[in-house]
Amino acid sequence: MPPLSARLSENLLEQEPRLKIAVQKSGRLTENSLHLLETCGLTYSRGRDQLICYGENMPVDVLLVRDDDIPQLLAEGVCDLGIVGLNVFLEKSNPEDGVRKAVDMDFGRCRLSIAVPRGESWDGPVSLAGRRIATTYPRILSRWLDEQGVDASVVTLSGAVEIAPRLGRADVICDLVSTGSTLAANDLEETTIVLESQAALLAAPQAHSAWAQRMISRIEGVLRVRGSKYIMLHAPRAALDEIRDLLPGSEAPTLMPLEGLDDKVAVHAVCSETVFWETLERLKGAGATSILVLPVEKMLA
Ligand code: PRT
Ligand code: ZN
Repeated sequence: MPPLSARLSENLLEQEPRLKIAVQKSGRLTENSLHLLETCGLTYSRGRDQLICYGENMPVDVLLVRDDDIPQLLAEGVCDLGIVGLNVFLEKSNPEDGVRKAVDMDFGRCRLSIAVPRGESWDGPVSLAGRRIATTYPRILSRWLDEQGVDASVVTLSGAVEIAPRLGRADVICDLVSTGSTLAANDLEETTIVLESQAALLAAPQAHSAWAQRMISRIEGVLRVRGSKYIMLHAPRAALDEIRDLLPGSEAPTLMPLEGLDDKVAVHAVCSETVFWETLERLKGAGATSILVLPVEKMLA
């Protein structure tokens, strides 16, 4: 039974069905996913079973599940949105299910790579011909081998792929890598990348409700803001073109007159790229003064 606050919000806020968002219960994506939803304005209380977070201020609930189950939950219509690695999305979903990637996230980066025992020669994907490759991603790997025109045998494991060559179960592996320390600890060398991955927001085919659209656009807004800064400066009119060119990733800066200063204007711009100290030094070199860089809290395009 949801807590009183959740039941009240269900009754008071909306009569439409509640939006269900599937998030990894306990793993690498959990903290970032829940934090992202909180930044989108969602407050929730956790159910006693720890499987559902009941939204208190929106008709939105979060289901905490294993990441591998998320594409299927969306395909079956149990959940409307979900956050998983692109690797899981491509491995576990079927195109005919209609589940689509709605947004690329800025966390969970890793790569699915081929790794061979240290010291083994490597002449590109052709070196895999006739070999046994251990992986937990047989679909992605098989598709890639087809694209490369390489005939190899895929050994599907459910985990501990990195020890498969030592156990004699496979010759090489295809596994997720981020720092590479697991490969190094197992005397394996990364040779080629099969897939670059990061977390993604998935949307079920039925995710058309106003709240689904609202959450997608809020998530897009949060991600845009994270990489954005608001720059304010005073610029000599004569240097405006040069200064405008120096502002990173800004489309149309706002120009405002400065009281009592005819040869200068105030320039305000939202910059969508990182603003480095070097950029500020170049702006100063071009004649800009009173340069301020501020974080952007919210943005709705
Ligand atoms: O229980 P559940 O099934 O939900 O979790 P899980 O164990 O399947 O997933 P989890 O939490 O390990 O990873 C979730 C997602 O995080 C993955 O699907 C990827 O999209 C992403 N991710 C990012 C990673 C890594 N980085 C990563 N490093 N997933 C796994 N790893 C593994 C890697 O394979 C290696 O064994 O972590 C180990 C350490 O990596 P190195 O290279 O830093 O040593
Ligand atoms: Zn998993």
